[in-house]
Amino acid sequence: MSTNSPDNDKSVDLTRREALGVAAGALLMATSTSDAQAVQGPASAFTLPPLPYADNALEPVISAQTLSFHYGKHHRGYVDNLNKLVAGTAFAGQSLEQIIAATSGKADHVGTYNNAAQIWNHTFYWRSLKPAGGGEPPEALKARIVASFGSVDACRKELAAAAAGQFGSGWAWLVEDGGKLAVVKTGNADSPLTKGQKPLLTIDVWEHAYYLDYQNRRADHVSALIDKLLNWEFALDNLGKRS
Ligand code: MN3
Repeated sequence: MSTNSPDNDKSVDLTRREALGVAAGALLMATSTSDAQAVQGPASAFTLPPLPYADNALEPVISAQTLSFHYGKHHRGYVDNLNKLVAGTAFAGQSLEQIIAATSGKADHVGTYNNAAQIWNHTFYWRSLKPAGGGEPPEALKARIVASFGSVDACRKELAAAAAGQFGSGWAWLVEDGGKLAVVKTGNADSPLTKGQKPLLTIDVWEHAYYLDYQNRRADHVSALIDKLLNWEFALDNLGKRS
């Protein structure tokens, strides 16, 4: 199960590096046996990607305090959890997308799915926002939005309604689905990736995303986020990608 071609490639690479005298720690990191992990601890396969802006860059809609907890505790926690969960399993060395696809809906892999999806969702969420965002989408995206929703304002309203209306924790998304743009919501860690939809941007509506700043006023938070922080250029970039 753990012997696959990527591991074999690594072994070849490892032998070359060994010949070059690479540090023992790096060798242990690249070795896939459980003995190595017992010595080294879990291989740090997943790392917390850097935030694309400073902690205070999204104020006043998202305070530096919210951002530092959300990124530094919650997002980091999912990374740490996933690294522990996949250590010594067939998932070690796989991409987040591969893990999400392989564990979605599998009762015996709920924790792995939730943590992998939450890492992916949060990395995508940070990039869905930017300082001085909101406003009008770029023309190429605007044309697609108008074709699918009738107007940019109708799209904004549908996104706001999905974000405000998601019961409990979850996410509101702008996606491309079957050639059309659509707004969808997902519960907890769930991802449109598992439904064959292409995510374009997302809004985190877990309470940790807004409670310090807006308490129970999720709709007010979502409205301010859409008007002032939404990164339409990121959505256009994603739309251009081939799935
Ligand atoms: Mn969150």
